[in-house]
Amino acid sequence: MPSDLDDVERFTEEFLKRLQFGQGVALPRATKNDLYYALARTVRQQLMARWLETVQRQMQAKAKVVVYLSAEYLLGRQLDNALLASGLTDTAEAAIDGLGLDMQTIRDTEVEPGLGNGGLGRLAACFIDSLATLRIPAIGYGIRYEYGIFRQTFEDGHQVEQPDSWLTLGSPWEFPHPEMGVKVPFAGHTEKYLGEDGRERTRWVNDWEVIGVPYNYMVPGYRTGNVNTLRLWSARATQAFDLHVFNNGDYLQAVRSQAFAENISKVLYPEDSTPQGKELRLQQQYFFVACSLRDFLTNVMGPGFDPRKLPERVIFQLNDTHPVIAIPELMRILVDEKDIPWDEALDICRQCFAYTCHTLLPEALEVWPVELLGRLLPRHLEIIFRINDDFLAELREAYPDDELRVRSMSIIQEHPERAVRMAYLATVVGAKVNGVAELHSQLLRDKVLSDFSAYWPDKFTNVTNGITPRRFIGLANPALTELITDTIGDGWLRDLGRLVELEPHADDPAFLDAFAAIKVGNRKRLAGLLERRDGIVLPQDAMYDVMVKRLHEYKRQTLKLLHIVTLYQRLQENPDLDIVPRVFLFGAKAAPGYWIAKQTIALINAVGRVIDNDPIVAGRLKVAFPANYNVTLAETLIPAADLSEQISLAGKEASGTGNMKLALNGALTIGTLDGANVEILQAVGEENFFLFGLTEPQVHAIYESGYQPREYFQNNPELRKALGAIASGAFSDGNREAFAPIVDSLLHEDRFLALADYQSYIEAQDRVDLAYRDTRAWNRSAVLNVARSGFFSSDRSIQDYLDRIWNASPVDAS
Ligand code: T68
Repeated sequence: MPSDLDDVERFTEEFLKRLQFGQGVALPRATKNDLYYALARTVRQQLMARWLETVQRQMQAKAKVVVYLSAEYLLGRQLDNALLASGLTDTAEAAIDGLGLDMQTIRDTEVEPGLGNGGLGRLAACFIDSLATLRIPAIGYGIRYEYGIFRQTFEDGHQVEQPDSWLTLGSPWEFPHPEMGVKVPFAGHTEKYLGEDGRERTRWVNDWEVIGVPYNYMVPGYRTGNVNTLRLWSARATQAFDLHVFNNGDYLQAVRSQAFAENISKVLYPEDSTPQGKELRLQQQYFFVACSLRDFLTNVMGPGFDPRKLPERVIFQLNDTHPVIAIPELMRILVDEKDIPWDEALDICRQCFAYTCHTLLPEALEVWPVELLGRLLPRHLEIIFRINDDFLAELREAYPDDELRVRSMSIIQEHPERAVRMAYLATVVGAKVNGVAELHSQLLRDKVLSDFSAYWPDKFTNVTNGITPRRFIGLANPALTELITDTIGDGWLRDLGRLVELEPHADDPAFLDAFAAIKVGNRKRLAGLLERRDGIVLPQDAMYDVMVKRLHEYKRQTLKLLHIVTLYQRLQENPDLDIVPRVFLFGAKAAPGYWIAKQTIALINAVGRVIDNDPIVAGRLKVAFPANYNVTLAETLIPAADLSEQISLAGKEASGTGNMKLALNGALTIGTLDGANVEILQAVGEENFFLFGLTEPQVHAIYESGYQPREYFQNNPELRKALGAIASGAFSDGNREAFAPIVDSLLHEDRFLALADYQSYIEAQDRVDLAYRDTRAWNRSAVLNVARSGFFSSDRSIQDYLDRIWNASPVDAS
C-alpha cells in the first residue's frame, strides 16, 4: 500500500506541523498529551483519504452492507493499531526517536476506550477489524459511553470501582457530527387514524425525546487501504424539551431534564452476565438502535431508497439481545412510516436480521417487563404482541394438540411477571441464530432453544469466535511476530492459517531456543510493567500461570484458588518438596453488585498476601493480581504466559476468546471441555493440552442425581485441608467469618461443581508440573500451539459469517 508519509523526514515534518498547528505548541513546550495528539493526528490524516475513498467506493458498488449492532465495543488503544494497519510503525518510531522523544511514553498517554465489559465487547472490536481487513462493506453501530467499564482498584484487597473518565483529555480518534443528530422519541401513547386510502394506521405520539449525535471512528483494515466506519451515538437534550419546561418557569427543572436526557449515554452497565432489567438500560438500547436504523436508512442508503430492497442491501447482525429492539423498530418504520403492509414488512424483517447468542446461563437471557416496555415504547410493545400472535397462530397449526409447547415458545413469558423474552423475539424473526463455539451452538439447539430448533432446524448455525491476530500477536508480541516472519515470510497476519508452516520448526533446536528466549523476554517485559504500575515484583525463573477473565462463579476462579492453597499446604508440610516455581497471575473485574464475586477477589488477594509473607515458599509460589485488567494490560500479560487457565464448568462458557489469545501466544491450556476449549484441544492435539474435568453430559447427570458437594469434601483429604484453611481464617488473620460465605456456598450448593472437579484438576496440574520440567518438550508443545491456532483468527470467523449467514462479499478497489 503506497503511503505518502513513509519516509522518516516527511513523517517528522508532518508530526511537527500537527504539533504546531493542531496543538498550538512548539516541541520544547509540548506535553505528553500534545505529543500523543500530534502523532495520532499524523497517522489519522494518513488514513483519512482511504476512509473517504472506502465509503465512496462502497456506496457506489451498491453492495450488501453488514451492519453490526452492538451495545459494546472494547476497542483497546488506537494509536499502535492505526500505525500497524497503515504500515507506519517503523517510520513513526524512527521519527519520534530522531526528535529525541520516547515512543513508549507517548503510547502510554493514550487511555483505552473501555466501552465494553469483556468477551462480547472485545469480540465486536475484533470483528470490525476483520471486516475492514477483508474489505467487506460494513458499519459498526454502538454507544459512545462517557464512562466505560469502571477502573478497578483494591483497598485492603477488596475491589473498589472508580469512574472511567476516558474522555478527560479528549480523543483524537473521534469525529463528532452534531449536525447529523437524530431524534429519538420515548414514551407517550399510540393512536389509530384513517389514512387517505381509508386504511387504518397507527401513530406513536411520544412524550419526550433526545437527540443522538454520531461520533465516527475509523476502522483501518490491515494493509488493505480499506478503512471502515464505527459510528457511536451520544445522547443530547433537545431544545424543545428544555423550552417546554422553561416556559413553565422552572429553570432548575430544565437543567435537570437536560441532564436526564444526557444520562442515556453516560455510563456502561458493568454487569457482564446478569442483566438487571433497569429502565435506563432499555433506554440505551432503544436509543442506539433507533439512531442507527434511521442513519442507515437515510444516510447510508441515501435519499429515495426503497425499503422493499432492504434484504438485498443489508444484514443487521444483532450482537446478543441488547439490540433486539431493532426488530420492532424496523417494523414500526416500515409499517407506520413507509406504509408497507404488515405481512410484507415482517417478511422484509425476517430476511434482514440475524442473531448471535453469547450465553448459556438462563439468568443471562434478557427479558423486559411488559409494563416497562409498554411505558417506554408503547408502539413497540404492540408490534411485539402482534408478531407473537402471528407466531403462536402459526404454531397452533403446526402443533394442534400441543398447547403446552406453544405456550412455552411464546415471546411473552407470564411468570414470575409478564415480560418479553428478547432471545425468543430474535429467534422468531431472525433469519439465522448462531452460537459462538461448536459446543455452545449444539447446546443452544438441544437445550436453550430446542423447541425453536425443532421447528426451524435450518435457522440454527455455529460460528466459532475468533480474535484479531493484528492486535493479539502483531501488536502484543512483536518479538514472536518477527521470529515468525523470519521463519515463514510475510503475510501471515492476514492469513493466519499459514502458521502451520511453523510446524516443522517445532523440532528445530535453534528455533526452539529463539522461541524460548522470546518468552523470557516477554516475562521480563511484564515484570517491568507490573513493577512500575503496581509495585508488584515477579520472580523471573518461574512458570507464569495465567487466569484472566471476568470474575464469575461459573468460570471458577475459586477452583484455581483451591489449587494454589493445596500447593501451599504441600510445601508447608514438606518444605523440601520439589515443585516447579509458579507465578499465579490473575486479572478479573467483578460486577459491582455481584457480592460473592467481590468476596472471591478479596480471597485471592488474601491468599496472595499470606503466601507472600511466608519464607517457606519464597521464590516458589507467588500470587500476582494486578488491578484493572483491561485490553492494554492483556497485550503485555498474555505474551508472557506459559499456562492458560480455562477451567469453567463444562456447558457454561459459551466460547471464551482469552483461551485463543493465550494459545496463539504459545501458552499451553489447562482446561475443561467447554466452549471453544473443545476446538482448541482438537486443533493443537491432546498431547499439547491438559484436559481435565467433567464433560457436559456428566455435569448434567450429576445435577440430575442430586449433587452433594459435601461428599467430595469429606472424601478428599487435600480438598478438606484447603477448604478447611480458608474456613478457619488462615487467610484472614483468624477471622472465620471473613470468607465463610464462599466456603458455605461451596459446601452447601456449589452450583458450578468446583468440588466435583477438584481432584481431576489437581491431577492435571501435577501433570503440568511434570511436563514443565522438560523444557524442550514444553517449548515444542508451545510452538505447536502457535502453529495450530490459525483457525482462531477473527478473519476466519467473519468468513464463516459471510458464508453461513450474511451472504455478502468484499468490495475491492476499483
Ligand atoms: C461472552 N459474554 C461469553 N457477555 O461469556 C464468552 N452480557 O464465552 C464469549 O466468548 C464472549 O461473550 C464472546 O462471544 C459476554 O462477554 C457480556 O459481556 C454481557 C454484557 C452485558 C450483558 C450481558
